Amino acid sequence: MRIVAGRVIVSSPGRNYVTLKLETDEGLYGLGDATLNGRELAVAAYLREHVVPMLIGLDPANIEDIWQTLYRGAYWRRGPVTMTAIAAVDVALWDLKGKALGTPVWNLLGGRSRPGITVYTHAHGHSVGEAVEDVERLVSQGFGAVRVQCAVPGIGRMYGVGLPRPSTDDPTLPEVEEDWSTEKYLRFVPELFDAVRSKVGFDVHLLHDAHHRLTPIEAGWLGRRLEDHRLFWLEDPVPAELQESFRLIRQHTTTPLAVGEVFNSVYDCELLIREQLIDYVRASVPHAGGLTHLRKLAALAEPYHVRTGCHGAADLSPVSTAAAAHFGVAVHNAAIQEYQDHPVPARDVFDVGWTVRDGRLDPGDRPGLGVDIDEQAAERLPYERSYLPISRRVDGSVGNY
Ligand code: CS2
Ligand code: MG
Repeated sequence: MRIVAGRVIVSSPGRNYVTLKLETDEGLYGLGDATLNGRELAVAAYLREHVVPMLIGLDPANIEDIWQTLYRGAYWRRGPVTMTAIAAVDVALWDLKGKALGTPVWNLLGGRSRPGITVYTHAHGHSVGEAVEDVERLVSQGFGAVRVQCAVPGIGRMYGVGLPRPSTDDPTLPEVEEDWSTEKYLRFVPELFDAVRSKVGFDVHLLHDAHHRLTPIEAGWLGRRLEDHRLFWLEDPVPAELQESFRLIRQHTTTPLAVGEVFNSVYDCELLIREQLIDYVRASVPHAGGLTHLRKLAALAEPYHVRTGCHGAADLSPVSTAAAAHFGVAVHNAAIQEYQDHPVPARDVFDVGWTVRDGRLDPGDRPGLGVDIDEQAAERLPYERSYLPISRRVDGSVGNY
């Protein structure tokens, strides 16, 4: 079998997705998600202009060799654009291998370690009461793990609760949050979890995403204050470019820590893992070099008691949800998988074989990934430039969104 074409399908069924379709001379094709939220066309160009021409004529069975060729052969290594492009090729090759052998990808990864990977999903509210109600709604739908985000009194617009109103008349320019206040946030979050825990009890895993907004000592304080609520994790307390920052957090709290949805290689978290500074690594199949690299990262993490809790917000396409499902059922130290419903229009573009039921994601038994794309439907929904919001602090300086 030989690769004869690689097509990059950019579409916007409710939000932008970039899908790589690798076609072979035997009529089989594989799919990979190449979506990098806010920088989608950078990856599309990287694939179209630099990667796809290298793939033509190669044997798609040689997944590891193609991965190494794209990683080492680029000379310029790592980074979100490069590793998302490599991931899309990698996942498409795993999809192809499964289809060629008539078996699901999880079977190629060592078979099932569990029937389905536990998922967590997103609850939010513009008030504590709304957030509690949203948690209860999701628990009633069968979710056993829920991330809780809430608007903070005195902060007009913030991550995770929806933007009350556009901050710009031009939807193709970044939204701006104008008034982040760490002081108000730190005063409020303990109250939020006091209320949620007292209402839902301890049979529900609760998670919270600080979204890179704190300093290590602030994160240590918040983690300590939340310890009685036994969070499943406190996510992204601080940016992790300086991995050793987590030593300071660890000294002050036993609240489990998760980080890494922006990681794109094992080198972003090698110290965090080796020093057991985190409990969960959030690196994902589409942004950390695909299944080939993420399974190596998980293998490094296993002896250090670090488990995976892969990123899975709706800006990762249904193709990535499939890859996450195969990874999550096969890999022993895969602990939990983030799951957020994709926009309704995406259901017309992507056909999926995975299911979410009783709080678990099951990849199903279709050969390969078990997903497909309707290219005609995709073409009817062209790309629309969009950005992640910019966060500004109350003093006007740029913060971390
Ligand atoms: C968040 C994401 O799901 C999460 O944990 O951090 O919503 C994140 O903001 C987006 O995926 C970024 O594209
Ligand atoms: Mg996050």
